[in-house]
Amino acid sequence: GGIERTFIAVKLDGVQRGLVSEIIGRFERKGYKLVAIKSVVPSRPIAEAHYGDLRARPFFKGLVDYMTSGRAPVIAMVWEGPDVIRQGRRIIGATNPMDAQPGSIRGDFTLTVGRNIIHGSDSFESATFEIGLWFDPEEVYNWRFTNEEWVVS
Ligand code: DAT
Ligand code: MG
Repeated sequence: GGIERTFIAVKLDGVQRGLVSEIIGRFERKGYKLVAIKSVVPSRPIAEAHYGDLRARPFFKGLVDYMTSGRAPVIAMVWEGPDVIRQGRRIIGATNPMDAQPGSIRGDFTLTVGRNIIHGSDSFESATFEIGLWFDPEEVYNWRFTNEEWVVS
């Protein structure tokens, strides 16, 4: 689509492995705009709602236990720009690292689905839901790139 926003989170494993700057850098260098960021250990209700579509899956409880464990925070972000929801998923790569293309974040840095280091919204509907779940409206800041004409025309 056009100018969109998506929810991107570096999960605990990405934080523990020191890949926060690498991940932020990939979105930043592409030309996307960081409009919200915070370090947070999600509550159980937030983690369960975030992965609500997976509630019936056998790994659901373990996934929620992991995300809420506090063994490291999650770096929650909102990124903005042209087609950022779909392009963000391409930058991240396939859910299973063994299917993720080299050049994608998961393809370059991960080996197993349980430690795939990053989350990205998969649709406009999930992006809208996840941004609202993780952020208060005043935490998402509207600003303009001063160099926009050199990135987009
Ligand atoms: P994605 O994170 O690519 O959107 P998803 O929404 O299907 O993938 O699943 C969310 C997360 O749940 C995924 O990043 C890691 C975990 N997960 C998914 N499938 C799994 C599986 N078969 N075993 C263990 N964890 C899994
Ligand atoms: Mg998903």
